[in-house]
Amino acid sequence: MSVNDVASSIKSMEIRGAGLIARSAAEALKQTAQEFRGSDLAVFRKELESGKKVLVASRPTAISLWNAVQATLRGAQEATSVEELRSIVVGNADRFVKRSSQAVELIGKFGAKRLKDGMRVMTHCNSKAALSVIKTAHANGMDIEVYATESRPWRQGLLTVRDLSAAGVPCTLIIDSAVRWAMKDIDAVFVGADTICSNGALINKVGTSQVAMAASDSRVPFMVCAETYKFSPRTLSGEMVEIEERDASEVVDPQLLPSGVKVRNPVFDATPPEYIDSLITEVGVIPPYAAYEVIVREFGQTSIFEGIED
Ligand code: RUB
Repeated sequence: MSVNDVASSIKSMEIRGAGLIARSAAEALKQTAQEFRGSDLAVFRKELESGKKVLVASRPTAISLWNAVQATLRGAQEATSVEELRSIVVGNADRFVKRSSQAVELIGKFGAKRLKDGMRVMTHCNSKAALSVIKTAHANGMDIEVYATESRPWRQGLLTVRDLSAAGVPCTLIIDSAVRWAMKDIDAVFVGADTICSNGALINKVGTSQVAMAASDSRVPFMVCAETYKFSPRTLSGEMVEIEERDASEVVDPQLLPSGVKVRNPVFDATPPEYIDSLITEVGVIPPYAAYEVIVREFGQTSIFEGIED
């Protein structure tokens, strides 16, 4: 898919979930590189840079998108020919996509060790990384049951129960406001991540922080499944994460509302690190307070300023 097609599919939620968004962005830049027919290196660079801007603007919250385009264009400035630049971008994109898929698999393996036979797990929204844990445990022969939240307004919970049911995992769907009611019967919570901040806070689907608070209240372990490209070097340089707010019509038909009533539709929220037991990453299971070290290790001290314009 072209950059414009990927960006519009991300905006319209046909491509969703921070990992898939990242992989699709890398693939889109790869396609731009493969399809470039000119011989002018500066023009080629400009096309890739404008593709990067279009992709990054398509959804503001998940740092995975930013990290994916940065990783795909890494080393582009040093290329001395169109052919060299093309091969750098194609190689980077392929490596990113491969590493991303392997990370989801590893997170599944590491996270499954935190589950025991007979456990009932809650998950929120639809995270490939969190579902990888549950499906790996199930495939290892564990008897795991899942409570999935509906996740209004887009109802990604339906995707979750479809995916888990197809894998043979018994599922129960609950509405978002039933989380606290259900928590008394839950043994562990596993969710995904759009962004992990340098202080260990989690940015994920709106409602995640309420699930975390309910889990903490009931002493239920709250685990976050996050590939390292979900960690934000930008928060290390002081930036705040922008919480996307989408159109009110996703929540309610405006015609049903009395005039003057406003509707807000924030689609992500922040869960403080004190509510998080562990971050399950492809480089290991770590406490949220180790986020700083992961960022420095993965992205380097200097790269936190890379590509940051203001
Ligand atoms: C999806 C969401 C997911 C994370 C992680 O929100 O919040 O928990 O993106 O997903 P949306 P994954 O549906 O608005 O994109 O583990 O698949 O990367």
